[in-house]
Amino acid sequence: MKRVITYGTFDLLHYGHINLLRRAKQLGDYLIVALSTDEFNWREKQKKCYFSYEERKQLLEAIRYVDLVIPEESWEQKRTDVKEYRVDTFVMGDDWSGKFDFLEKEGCSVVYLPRTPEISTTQIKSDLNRKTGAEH
Ligand code: C2G
Repeated sequence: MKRVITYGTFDLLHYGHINLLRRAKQLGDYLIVALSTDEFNWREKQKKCYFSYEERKQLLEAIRYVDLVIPEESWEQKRTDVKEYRVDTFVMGDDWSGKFDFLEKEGCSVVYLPRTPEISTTQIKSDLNRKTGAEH
């Protein structure tokens, strides 16, 4: 069984995330998603999520491509995760290109997939602000 892992916040889940998860699953048979906890997001990415970790986890677990969701609590855990979960392939969108090549030393392949253009959580939030602003 080929095991794949990917990491992210996945807040305001959108089709760009789904495109990533679908292609990640196509690289193996079992897809693990390490989901950034609320604390990790705030401490390390200064991201205040709209949905809580539990809500984001519930959304991801409903996606057919996702087999397991685990918490991402630190930048460093990737090295131990790939060993503990016997990961064959580590996948991220190419906005992270080159950042995790060191994981190849842990015996797993590292794949960066093209991001889906034109969609991001930031974009959604600013569009909504503009639209609701326009209504007043
Ligand atoms: N993504 C994508 N296309 C988009 C938006 C996001 O392919 N239009 C991908 C990102 O490249 C990432 C995944 O979807 O691989 C999750 O995106 P985010 O939730 O924004 O993840 P990020 O905040 O980059 O956290 O340790 C790694 C971090 O946890 C990654």
